[in-house]
Amino acid sequence: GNPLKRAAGKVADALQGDGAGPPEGIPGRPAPEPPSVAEPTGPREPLPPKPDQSGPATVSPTGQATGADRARTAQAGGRLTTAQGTRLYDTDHSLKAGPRGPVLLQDHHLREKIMHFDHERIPERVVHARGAAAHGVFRGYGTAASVTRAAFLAKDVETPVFVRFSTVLGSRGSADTVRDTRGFATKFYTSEGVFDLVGNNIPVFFIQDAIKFPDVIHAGKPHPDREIPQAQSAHDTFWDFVTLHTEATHHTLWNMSDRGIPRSYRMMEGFGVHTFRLVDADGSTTLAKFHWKPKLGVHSLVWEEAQLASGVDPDFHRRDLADAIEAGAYPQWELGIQTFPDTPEQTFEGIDLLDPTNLVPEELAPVQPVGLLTLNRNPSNYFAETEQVAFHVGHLVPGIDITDDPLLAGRLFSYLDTQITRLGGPNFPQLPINRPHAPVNDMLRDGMHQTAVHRGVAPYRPNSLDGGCPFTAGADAGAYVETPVRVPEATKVRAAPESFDDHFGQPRRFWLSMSPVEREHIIGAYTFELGKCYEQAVKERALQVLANIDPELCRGVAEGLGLPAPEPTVPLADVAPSPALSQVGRTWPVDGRVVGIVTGADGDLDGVRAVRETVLDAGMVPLVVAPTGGVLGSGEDALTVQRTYATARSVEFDAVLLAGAPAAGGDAHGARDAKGTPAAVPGTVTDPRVVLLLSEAYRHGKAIGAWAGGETALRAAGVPADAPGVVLSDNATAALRQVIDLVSAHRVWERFGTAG
Ligand code: HDE
Repeated sequence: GNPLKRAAGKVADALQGDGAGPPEGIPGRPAPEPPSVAEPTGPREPLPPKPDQSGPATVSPTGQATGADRARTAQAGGRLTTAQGTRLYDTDHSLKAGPRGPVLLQDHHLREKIMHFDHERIPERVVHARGAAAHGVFRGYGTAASVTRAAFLAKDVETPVFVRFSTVLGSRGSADTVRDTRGFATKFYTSEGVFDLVGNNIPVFFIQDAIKFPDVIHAGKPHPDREIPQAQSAHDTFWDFVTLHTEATHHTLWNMSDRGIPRSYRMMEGFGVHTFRLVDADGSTTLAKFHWKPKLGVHSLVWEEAQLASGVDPDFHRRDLADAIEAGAYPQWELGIQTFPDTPEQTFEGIDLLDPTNLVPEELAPVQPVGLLTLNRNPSNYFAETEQVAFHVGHLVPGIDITDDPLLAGRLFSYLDTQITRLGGPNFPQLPINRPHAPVNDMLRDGMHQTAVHRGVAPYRPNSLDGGCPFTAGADAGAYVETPVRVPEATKVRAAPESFDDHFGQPRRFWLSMSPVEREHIIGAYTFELGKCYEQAVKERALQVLANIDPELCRGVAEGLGLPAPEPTVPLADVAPSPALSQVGRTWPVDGRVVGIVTGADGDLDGVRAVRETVLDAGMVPLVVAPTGGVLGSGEDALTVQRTYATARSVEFDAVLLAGAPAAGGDAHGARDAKGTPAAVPGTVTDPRVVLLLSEAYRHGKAIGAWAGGETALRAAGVPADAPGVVLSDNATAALRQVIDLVSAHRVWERFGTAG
């Protein structure tokens, strides 16, 4: 059968909420019969070890595996034990002097259980605290072989990976869909050691020098007095900073664009941001920027959707990623590189490649695909994997080297440093998720949480006592050898080069590259964010920044704020647009897109069934929405309800279809009333929840289809039947086909007032 169809079917099953039969012992339902024996079930088999947990062991200098089996033994045996492996007969009652008497201090199980619980939390990441991750595989195309010797990029080499996506500003428990930059960090467990590509979904950064990182983050995080607002840039300190540091203008503009509110982690680009230096087998060097290109295209939420999702489903992105992978709809990205000659100036077409607030338009330097990433396995344990994974820009492999980007320099210190606090000592590379899959033979010893049992007496080099081991390797034996880059003679200064001074040219290029609807969204975003600020001076300074990008942008925001639009203080940059930056105007695969099929209790079930099948055939996910949970119809043809009017919300769907009334007496055109108007489905039309769902889907530019009388509900929701992207048909599957075409463009852009 069609694997996508199977995948989408599994998503539908996984998403099935209200209609599902109750699992055993669910709260509020009759509990299963109490067991007649003390041990109600047989001991369960220990969980099988995960492939990555049984990954290569830390190897001692004598070549013996050490300490690597701990992960595997964490859940061995079928019976509950203490941490010391002693079996327990009861874990529900403290040891007491009589059932109503005082709890005894001698209850060592109670003390162990509570003690461990008390220490379950570790500090969250100082930035990028909220994230979701997945395992996968990366396959090299071999196309990068002319510029880098990195083994994992060679043709058909497969490398296991772990990817963590994140928001930047919010705490661990914050909502997924806030306006923010997204992290896109990939750990490649290559045969030459770990390579981490720690990127973002925005190709430029706020600042040009890492020494300002604490400042920009202090400004973006909640105010220190009341600790509000959470996971937001819409507040005075953020805007104070980014308007005083105009180098932040470009990144801020990306944040205020649709890129700040992705539809899904699966539909985001990723960027290494800095320029890296690639080294080939002969030692020749090329400068390069890394790009991740999603197979599903780059798509975003609209702002109202993002806000609604924060409340309706704060785990929107996390759930989307896990559901897709569970269903077998594996998200994929191509890794690409833009390459530039490694000249002493380190510029390309006048663009300073060491300035991380710059991007190089793809029209000037095309992104060349070098490999394919497929995410195909969800983590088994959030804490052990997603929380404890430790990325570091300094985890490099032969063939990939750094440049003198001053933002990168600070990062090379920061990541290792922060992980000492977060993961409680220097031995976090031994955690299963962080372990290289290449053999490790280091001379690092002891420290908190040391789990390797190293052998030998001479962890120093050279030595004569451990047989001189371990030995070093040359570049020919796979060692990482730094590129001998010439450092020009210079005087120590705390200063930036003049070439870092243009803060408005690149933002102007971004603005000019946007379609009208994207510009409208940007103006809306600035107006919202600045409208949340209290300081007049901050708003006025922000308008000045916008005036220096573009007068139309500035006027739009000024009008929304009720303030005068200032004149630019710099000449407007003469830059050509880069069409590749716009998200609008192309069509994309619809894999995994969600179609809500809304029906009344007495709707056209044959139509619903047919539509559901066609949605599955297209590799999309159908969710049947009905007034109550349970099943519709009976017998073999019964349809499971996945969402009720109470649990469905528009944000979950990429398109909505409204079922009409069932066909009467074989009339393919559905039932009609006395006047010949298609009959409305009782209940659907007037239910305020359906009305809300439809009006939101309409406002958010989603395709809406209705068949055989379903349109009467559209009328009630104020959706004009002749509006763009509203499909009416007598035939259910015909309506659906048109809807699928509309979804491939992501949204019905014409609905936003400005043409797309
Ligand atoms: Fe990070 N960043 N960063 N960053 N960053 C961290 O490392 C830092 C920057 C990025 O999923 C921290 O382990 C400095 C740019 C991602 O675990 C910390 C500077 C880019 C993640 C840190 C930057 C990133 C982090 C916090 C300015 C895109 C999440 C916890 C020079 C290219 C990784 C941790 C994950 C996390 C420092 C700027 C991406 C504090 C000093 C630019 C995706 O070390």
